[in-house]
Amino acid sequence: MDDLVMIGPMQSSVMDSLGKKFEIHRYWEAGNKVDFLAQTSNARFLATNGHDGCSAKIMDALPKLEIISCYGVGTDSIDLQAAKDRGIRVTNTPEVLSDAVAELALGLMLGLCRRIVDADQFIRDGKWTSGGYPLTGELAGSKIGILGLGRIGKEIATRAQAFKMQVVYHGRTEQRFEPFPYYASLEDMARDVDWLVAVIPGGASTTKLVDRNVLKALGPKGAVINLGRGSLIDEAAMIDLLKSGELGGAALDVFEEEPKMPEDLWAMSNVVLSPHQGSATEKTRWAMGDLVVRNLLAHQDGMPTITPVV
Ligand code: NAP
Ligand code: 8YV
Repeated sequence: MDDLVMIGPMQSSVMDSLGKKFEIHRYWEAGNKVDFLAQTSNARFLATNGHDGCSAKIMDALPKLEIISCYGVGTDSIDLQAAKDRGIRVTNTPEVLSDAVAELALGLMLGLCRRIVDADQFIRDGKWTSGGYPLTGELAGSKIGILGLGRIGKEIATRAQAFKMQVVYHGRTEQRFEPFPYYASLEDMARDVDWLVAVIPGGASTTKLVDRNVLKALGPKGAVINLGRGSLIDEAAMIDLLKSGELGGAALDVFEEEPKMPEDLWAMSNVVLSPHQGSATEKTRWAMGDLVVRNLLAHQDGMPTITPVV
């Protein structure tokens, strides 16, 4: 059987399918990573996830590597240039997770807008008997600015329209065939919207794109929602502005150094926190795992991969 290096653990459906066709070598279980890589240096196949990725160093230690199959659509933790330079194919899991991530985006917005988490705590604290919960905002009639009208961004736009919101977007290029107004400037868009939803890839070119100026433009009545990568937002500036009231709220599924995060966020009732679970439904995770397997099998059979990145 072909050797397959697996960087982090995967669900049983993936392990079972891959186990029939590959000898799986579990990197995450190895005490000595250098020895592990020396022992698996003949491997042509590698499976990883969006968190662990794959460094050039690992690629160097596996000189026969031909394919990296990533469980996740974001590949910012994989050194894509190094893979290209070495002729290694990289695949990811686009589309199959877009519904689940978009659903969570609307869930986070509703949670923040209607204060669902805080109101739940209000009841559990026995406060309702002393009076009703304060009035909240409402999504209907408000304006959402989507940073990244890609596969997931478009699903968010569709759902936002069903909630009677006005949709606008920013990206590097205008998509003229889309019905939504385009902003060439992220800061200008932030100034005009109630909700700024970030769903673009991580990496050097997008680090802290949502900076202090953008967050200030969003303002005391605006809220930022992040489902892209923690690196997209200047987290320290965001916390400062949330504390001073210059930014209205935040709902976050991703963080700069997850699973760690500044504990300041825990005490804020105008913040909703989610442990990077945009795609974390049983249905979607099954489909992502299935794509990871099918990409590896396609390559093993000498066929083109199904969802190539590189
Ligand atoms: P996609 O279809 O490739 O869309 C990405 C969008 O980002 C495109 O519209 C692109 O538009 C825009 N973009 C890229 N670079 C940009 C930049 N420098 N400035 C402004 N806009 C930029 O990707 P997707 O499938 O929607 O996924 C998007 C990201 O969501 C992933 O890369 C991942 O980081 C994140 N994600 C998170 C979760 C989660 O669990 N929270 C799950 C899945 C994905 P232009 O090319 O016009 O700029
Ligand atoms: C996953 C994601 O949680 O697809 C992505 O880019 O962020 C999520 O779907 C992650 O990649 C799993 O490792």
